[in-house]
Amino acid sequence: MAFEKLTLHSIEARPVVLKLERPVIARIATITDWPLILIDLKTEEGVIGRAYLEPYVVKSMRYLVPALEDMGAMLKGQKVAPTEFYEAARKSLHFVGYEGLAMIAVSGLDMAAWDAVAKAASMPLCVLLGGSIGPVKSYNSNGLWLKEPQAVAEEAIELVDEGGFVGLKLRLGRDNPRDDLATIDAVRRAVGDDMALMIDFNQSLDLAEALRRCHMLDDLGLAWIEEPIVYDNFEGYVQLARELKTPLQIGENFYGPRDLYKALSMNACDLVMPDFMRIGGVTGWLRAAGIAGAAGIPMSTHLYPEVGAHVMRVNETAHWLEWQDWAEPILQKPYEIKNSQLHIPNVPGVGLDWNEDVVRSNLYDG
Ligand code: SMN
Ligand code: MG
Repeated sequence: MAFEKLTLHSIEARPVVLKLERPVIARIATITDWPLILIDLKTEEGVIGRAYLEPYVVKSMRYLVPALEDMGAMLKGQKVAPTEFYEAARKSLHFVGYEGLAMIAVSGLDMAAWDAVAKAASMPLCVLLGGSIGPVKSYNSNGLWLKEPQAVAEEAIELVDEGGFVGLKLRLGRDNPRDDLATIDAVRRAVGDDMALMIDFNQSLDLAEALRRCHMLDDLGLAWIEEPIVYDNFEGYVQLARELKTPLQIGENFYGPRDLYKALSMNACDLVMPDFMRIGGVTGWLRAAGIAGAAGIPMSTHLYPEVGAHVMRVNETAHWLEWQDWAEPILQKPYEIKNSQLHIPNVPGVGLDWNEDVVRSNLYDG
């Protein structure tokens, strides 16, 4: 039987804002309201590809939603082919730049297109990509922001219990580095020595301070140190990677596979963790994963656990999936997490369906 082609009809992009259960309290920003753009890629055949974007800044949705709708208008009537859509959408914004909002919009389109194609093929995305349904090793990244050490330690126990987790991520960057150390110590005592502890400075330090503070942490057996300095200072990261024993993790701010390639060619990190809305959706991820795989660099996900679980099943150097439940309220069926593993549902596509009641009552009208 010949493959039935899918034809793009339109893209609907709806902005939603949710209240975070545990607000983001980082040195560079506090976030209480979490923006989500729900993308429905509609086809003439009736299949709907779905994806969401989490662009951090609520007002950015004012620019991203029209960009996505414009891409829909541009591609209307064309055969849904994710890599071809990716190239066409990137070229359409070439003159305003390949990075930033342009890449974020392309990534959203791409994830929805892959979902549509997998649905049309009646396969879970991981199966379409040549893998199988199975568990994906995850750490819990739902909290542990810059609060008092004891409060963080108590929250760490809560987070372990959310899914039998064997890994947690703590955020650091308190004014006094001793308070960061006291927090790691309190968490260690609360959750034990076997827990993998990742720490994230969220780009809050300058290079001199990062060198000093990372050396202070270097003998604590941490799983990784993430983004101590601003994301695009690759030369600074080269120096940090050279000096530190603890693996250095970057990547949530790579815009497209070429950034990952540049970071690895410079030896700017030991580990990578691209974010789906910046690396270029599934297409960008797969291309980046080929580079990380060839270089033997472990690769973790950033946000987007549902689509992340699928691609991790085919990732040569799959490391840790970042578990975050911040999009859960708008999902009809959140993925199941147990024994620190995310379980992919056996349904065609990625497995995202919107809870329309929650969507309706949280639509952003700014
Ligand atoms: C992060 C995620 C989401 C919002 C702010 C910061 C963080 C991470 O860098 O790696 O989870
Ligand atoms: Mg981070």
